[in-house]
Amino acid sequence: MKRVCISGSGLFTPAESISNDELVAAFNAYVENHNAENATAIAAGAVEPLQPSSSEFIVKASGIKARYTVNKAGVLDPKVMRPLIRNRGDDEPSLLAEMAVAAAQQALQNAGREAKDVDMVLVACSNLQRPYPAIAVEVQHYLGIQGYGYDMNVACASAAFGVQAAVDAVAGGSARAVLVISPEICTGHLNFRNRDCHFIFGDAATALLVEPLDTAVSKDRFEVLGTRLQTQFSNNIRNNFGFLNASEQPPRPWNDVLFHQEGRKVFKEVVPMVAELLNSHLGDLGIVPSTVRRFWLHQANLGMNQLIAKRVLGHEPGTDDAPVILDEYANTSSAGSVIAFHKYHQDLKAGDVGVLCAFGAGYSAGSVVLRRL
Ligand code: CO8
Repeated sequence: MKRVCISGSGLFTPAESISNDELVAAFNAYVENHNAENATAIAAGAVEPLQPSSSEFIVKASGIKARYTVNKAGVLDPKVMRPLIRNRGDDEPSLLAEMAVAAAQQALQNAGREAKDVDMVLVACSNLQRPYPAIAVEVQHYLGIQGYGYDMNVACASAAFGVQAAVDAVAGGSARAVLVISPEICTGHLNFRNRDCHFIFGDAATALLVEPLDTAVSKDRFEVLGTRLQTQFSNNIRNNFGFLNASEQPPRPWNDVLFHQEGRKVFKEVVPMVAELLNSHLGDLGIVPSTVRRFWLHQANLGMNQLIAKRVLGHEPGTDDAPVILDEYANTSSAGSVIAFHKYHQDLKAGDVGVLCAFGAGYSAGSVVLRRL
């Protein structure tokens, strides 16, 4: 089996960003309109009034201060409250593929590689723009890569699952190099009318190039020392959108086919699951957890990350131990841990160990232990 490394990373960030104050102003305008339109029913006790949101709550509960989106105007229009995108023809690149290609090109460039060096393209993310043809095959086409590609969805943990598949393919020799791409248009499946979660998500795309360590030309290489994946069924994060929606009788309510969660339960159940996964994985690799130089954690909730890192490191983590990008990007699902890696790996020294760890719906969790060359 070949030794394998991550030799380059890439990030695509949409041009438009929404601050908490802007998002809250739009949400509160929606609440005011709704309560005014239903004033009689509310006065009669037949309808519950909606409550306003607040930026202070959002920062305190999650650490999120802003998020990028593919369309700001639609999200902030209280009568629309979703990103509006142009309906593209079948002969044009899909938006998801376009974002994926931009991130992948940067990863290739950073790895010192070209399309001809790659055999396999994985698009690993939470929500795909269509069922088929696979977005990965479209991305492969626009990048000009021979070989093959496929899509995979393990929600926020998708990138870690993609890296394990890539490592297995490269180590076993079935692919020379693999692009693991995580494009996420999370705002397209977020319920911006739900006060409990309207602030959670943002859009971005990431890419990692995985190839044999011995032949990689990049100076910026991380050997993959090991990967470990875990899933455990839970309905606490769920989205019932699917191809049978139009057939289901009675039809589902509109908000059932968007993201919904029991955030507090998720927090309580996922923190121990992930801390245990990391401690056991590091232990089995003979690495003392407190010696890990950096954790690139999934970016859903700041408090959650601090608790996980503390349970592994044994002390309160600083941003040098576990960098934070969710303040600027919010939760970008599978892209989050890779954005943290992409932005915060240059300062690691040869021999330093870092862990990329992604977790989310399913539940699903994955750990990728890396050593800087
Ligand atoms: N403004 C003001 N007050 C609010 C707001 C708001 N916006 N929202 C809720 N409140 C109030 C509540 O009504 C409640 O009031 P009271 O105490 O009077 O009942 C109080 O604030 C506390 O509410 P919560 O208990 O809900 O607040 P929490 O402290 O639990 O924080 C969080 C909520 C931030 C959602 C938190 O629970 C959290 O982040 N949990 C972890 C969730 C998580 O990690 N989920 C992962 C999901 S992502 C994933 O796996 C990928 C899925 C696929 C991608 C989908 C893309 C769209």
